[in-house]
Amino acid sequence: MINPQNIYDLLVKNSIELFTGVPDSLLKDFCAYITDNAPSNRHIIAANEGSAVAIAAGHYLATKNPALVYMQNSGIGNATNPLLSLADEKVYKIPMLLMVGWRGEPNVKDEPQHIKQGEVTLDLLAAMKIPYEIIDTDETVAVKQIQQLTIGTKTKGFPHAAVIRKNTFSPYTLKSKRENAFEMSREDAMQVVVNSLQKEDIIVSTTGKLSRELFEYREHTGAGHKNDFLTVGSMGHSISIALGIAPNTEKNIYCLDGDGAILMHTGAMATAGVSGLKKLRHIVFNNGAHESVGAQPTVALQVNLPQIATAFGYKNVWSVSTLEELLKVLNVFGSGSTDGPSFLEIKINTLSRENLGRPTRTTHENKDDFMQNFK
Ligand SMILES: Cc1ncc(C[n+]2csc(CCOP(=O)(O)OP(=O)(O)O)c2C)c(N)n1
Repeated sequence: MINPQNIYDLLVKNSIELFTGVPDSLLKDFCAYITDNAPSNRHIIAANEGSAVAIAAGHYLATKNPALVYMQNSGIGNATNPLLSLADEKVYKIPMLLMVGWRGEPNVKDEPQHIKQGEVTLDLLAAMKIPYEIIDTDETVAVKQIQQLTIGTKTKGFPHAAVIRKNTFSPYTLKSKRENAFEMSREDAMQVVVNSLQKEDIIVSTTGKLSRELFEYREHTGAGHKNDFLTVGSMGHSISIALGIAPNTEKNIYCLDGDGAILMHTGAMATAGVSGLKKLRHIVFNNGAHESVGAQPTVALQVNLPQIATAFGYKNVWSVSTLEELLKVLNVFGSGSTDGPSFLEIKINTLSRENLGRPTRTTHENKDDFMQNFK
């Protein structure tokens, strides 16, 4: 295994001093090390992976030094446009080192949303003509590989990639975990919301632990899963999925979202806000963190999400941070007495259960069950 500190030091020694990206569970230990140890103006957790590539480009333009861009391989999609139309050698030719967590590596057990992405990760890099190395778990070899990639991106002048397999980095526990004092956990708040719904209400839930907690709660209550669409991949797109469903049904549509997810594709909130869809209800569980992949911070508790929602045209906007306030708002929110689109921010803490499971129904079963609602 590789000690995150040694790779961090190696990069800094090679003048790679800006770190940007979107956290990933496979890169959790490396991301946590950077979060704790890089000077705060040298580490930017980006809204999405494309934004991280653009930040790295800006850094190079101003410093002549490449930056490190870290991402889960599911972020390659978000990053592709600026990689090909900004950093590529046929456009501005901008060096940077990508560090890509390889979820869904063939023959390594993983969740359905990672399978295809894992199968095509190396092909995607090859198609983009981005030289890459699969980083060895032997640290001496890994250091040489990363050194080579660093030299490569600097001399050739365009992006190179380090592909990181599961269990490559040795454990590092985030020390600067941004605890907050909000009384509810995501799971508590989600259960309160679900308890307030009518039996036929539809849920589209976001990527990460929220969907897993929802799945377990439905098992626990025996309510079944047919009203829930779990957005297991496609981070940031739950509200758009809800937007596609809502005009086709009389039922209430609840999008249960995460703060990292809405920041990733905030533009979709504008489309939702002005949609005029009265039964669309967007609830953001805001813990100011990417809790599902290691609790690295987001900026969502430093910005005013309700003001954004109001400016984007949502008709009813609330923000709550206690159970008492939540129960009060849900009385109105769920009663049908307010015309939406409606928006509710629930400020929550970053606690979650160690023993949280994964959905036991397949994605195809989830889809088939869910589509029964619209017969
Ligand atoms: C495009 C993309 N980038 C990164 C990830 C990895 N990922 C999965 S869940 C998650 C965090 C989501 O954060 P948030 O929406 O705030 O929800 P929380 O986990 O805090 O409940 C991340 C970064 C992903 N699935 N897709």
